[in-house]
Amino acid sequence: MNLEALKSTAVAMVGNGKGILAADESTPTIGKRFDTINTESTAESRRRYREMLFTAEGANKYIGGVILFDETLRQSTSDGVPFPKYLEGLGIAPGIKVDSGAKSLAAFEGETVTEGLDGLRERLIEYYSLGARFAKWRAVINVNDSLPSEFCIRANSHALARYSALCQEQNIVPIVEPEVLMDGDHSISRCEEVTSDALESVFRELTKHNVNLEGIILKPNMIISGTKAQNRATPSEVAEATIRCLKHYVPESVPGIAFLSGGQTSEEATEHLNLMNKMGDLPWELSFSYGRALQASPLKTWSGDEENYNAGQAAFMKRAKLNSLAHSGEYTNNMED
Ligand code: 5MM
Repeated sequence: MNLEALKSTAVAMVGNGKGILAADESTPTIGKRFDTINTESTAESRRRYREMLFTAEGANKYIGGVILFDETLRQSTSDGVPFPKYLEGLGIAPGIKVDSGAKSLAAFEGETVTEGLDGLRERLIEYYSLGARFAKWRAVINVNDSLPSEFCIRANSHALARYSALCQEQNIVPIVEPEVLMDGDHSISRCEEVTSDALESVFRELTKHNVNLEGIILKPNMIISGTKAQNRATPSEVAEATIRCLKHYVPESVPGIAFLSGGQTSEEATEHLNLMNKMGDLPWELSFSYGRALQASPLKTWSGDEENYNAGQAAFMKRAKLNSLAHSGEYTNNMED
């Protein structure tokens, strides 16, 4: 393992006002996104859509890494340059989603465990040779009054740690993503309680598996009310609770934290990130690794129509820039106009 290389990749992805574009939707998920814009999902339409995002001029000022799905890692720009090579040329690290999804956890109704460890070492070797310098694995934790079980948290943390150790062995930075879902009517304090348990378990397992924390990026959810909660917490409450929780559970040796957006609107995700960075005195880079919050607006603007290609790129650049400003605590709501 080359720790210096892992560290410098991690810092380049989330330092200096940069963040990560999560564009690793699996084929079924991107199909659902394309349904919302009445666009057929084919290998070519998916390639063209991703090309629109990756080739937006100036994206490398704000984006330090892009998470790709296996299909996209093997696709090329219209000029025939493989996407990983194209991104690398701009100083944007290409990454790869390596989990094979959250599957029902046998004997634990309503809970999932993320699979994909079998053959992972061999896949990582191939992905590195194709240009990937970081990877992503997402664990999904469902919340209600009785879920999650301690066992579900442990099973997912164990898998995240095994994945992380394998990535580092192959000189690939692991993005560690334990996502406590926003779905449901739970309160912000229930989210904090579950996220605290999940983070405590994840760092215990990472340590047991000899994962070097200086060579990972954590991708957590924010501490936020469930989407159907009666009384939604305010942006300041979200920012304060999230920082309180992260400071308690995330060791200072972790170089960067890059949030998922998890169903927040694009504007909410930017505002929350900004408020946290404005609080200051943070031991890690605090950045973004948004999927929906970076893509909702360019996807809608493009709508599968070639005529809207440039406008789609502009819509993407707007969100990338505003999130970069939020990374520095320099975003204001009136920049949305
Ligand atoms: C881009 O979506 C990612 C992959 O989803 P599927 O495996 O379900 O197709 C997802 O893991 C994403 O990277 C994170 O959830 C962050 O995206 P959001 O939209 O929550 O910011």
